[in-house]
Formats: sequence, C-alpha cells, structure tokens
Amino acid sequence: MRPSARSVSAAALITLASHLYPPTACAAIPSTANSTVPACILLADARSPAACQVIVIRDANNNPKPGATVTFDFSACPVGEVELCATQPDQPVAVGGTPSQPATVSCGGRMVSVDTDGNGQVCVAFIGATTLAHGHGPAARDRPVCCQVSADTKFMGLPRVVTVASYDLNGDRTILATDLAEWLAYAGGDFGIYRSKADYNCNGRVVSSDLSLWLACASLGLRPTDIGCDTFCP
Ligand SMILES: [Ca+2]
Ligand SMILES: [Ca+2]
Repeated sequence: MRPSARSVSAAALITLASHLYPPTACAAIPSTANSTVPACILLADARSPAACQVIVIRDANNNPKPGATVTFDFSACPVGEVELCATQPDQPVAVGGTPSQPATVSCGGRMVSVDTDGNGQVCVAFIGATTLAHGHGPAARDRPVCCQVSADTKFMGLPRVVTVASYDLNGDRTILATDLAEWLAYAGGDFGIYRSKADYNCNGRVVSSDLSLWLACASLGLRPTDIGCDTFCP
C-alpha cells in the first residue's frame, strides 16, 4: 500500500527537522536557567584577577558550553555614571587566574564580549570609571541596574547591577598607602553609608573583604599605564 501524501509529507518534515535541529545542537544552546551569571558586574580602574566574578554557561542538559561568546551590554547605563574603557584586558577563567580570554569591545554599542573556556567558564572584571565623585550611593540600591548579559546572543535573564569601583582612590595613577587611607575613609562612612568606589566584590557593602581585594590589587605593583584608561567609549 502506498503511503498517503499526508504521511509522506509528515515523514519528510520530521527528517528535515532532524537535520536542521539535531538533538545535540538544541542541547548546546545556552540555557538561562542552568547558567551561572553573577547578579552584579564590576567595572574598576585596574584589572585585579582576585576581584573577577565567575560565569559558567551551560546548555539545556546542564553541560558546560565551551567557546560560548558572553556579551555584556552597557548601553542602558547612564552615560558618565558608567564609563567603559575602549580597550579591555584579557580575562581569566577563575578567581585569581591568569588572563587567557581576549575581550572584544564594541565601543559604539557600549559592549564587551568574552568567550568561555573549554569548561564553559570565564571570570570577568572590566575596566571603567564613573564621573560621580565617590561612585554610586549613598545606598547600595542606588547603583544602576543596566548591564544586559547574553551568551551566544541568548539573554541570560534580567539586566545586572553595575558597580564602578576604584583602587586608585586619589586618582594619581598609583595604588599606594594614600589610597588605602582613602579606602578606610570610605569604610568609615565619610562619604555616606555606601559608595561603590570602595566595593570591589560588588556586594553592596564596603567591608573587610573589600580591603582584602584592595590589598591584592596593590600587591600586583601595577604601572601607571595599567591604571585607568585614556579613552572611554562614547
Ligand atoms: Ca593613588
Ligand atoms: Ca563589598
């Protein structure tokens, strides 16, 4: 008995679909639910691997997604309050790790993209600044919620809080004891209950864990050319 036109058509469609969308390809699409993306994205005036935040992109089967392009879109952030440096350093894949993942900046779009490693992982902390004298505050909630994160163009949920911090708190392009004295003033509440410039782990508090991160950055012995940047995205 010959198959009907309807059944041939259905069979053909199923075959076609299996070629267009093989199961492995579907599984390899980044999953928002299974991926780990921090609630806050840090911009600071110097790259300190100790302060990066781990992102893990996973697919629908909860497998890590190697080579996923993770894009951070700052276009919704208030200009001036959040300034992105036009060039960004390579990012590590773990806290304190060696930078290995090149960061590509699309300045016109105020975006940075970084690929995950073989384990679907990257650890990010970008370079930027703010025109606000002491950063966002005086409440932690005053920080802008404006960074949209996507992986292979798939949105990873709602926009993230952006924290703009400075290790060089007196702005002289060195990170020295004078900056530590400034940090202590921030921690003591001299500029309000909270100011983002002294919050290096993005958690909305200025406490001893931030002091540890300041010390870790100071120990890197960064040169003036490694601190801040000369060109910001418009
Ligand atoms: Ca300084
Ligand atoms: Ca903190």
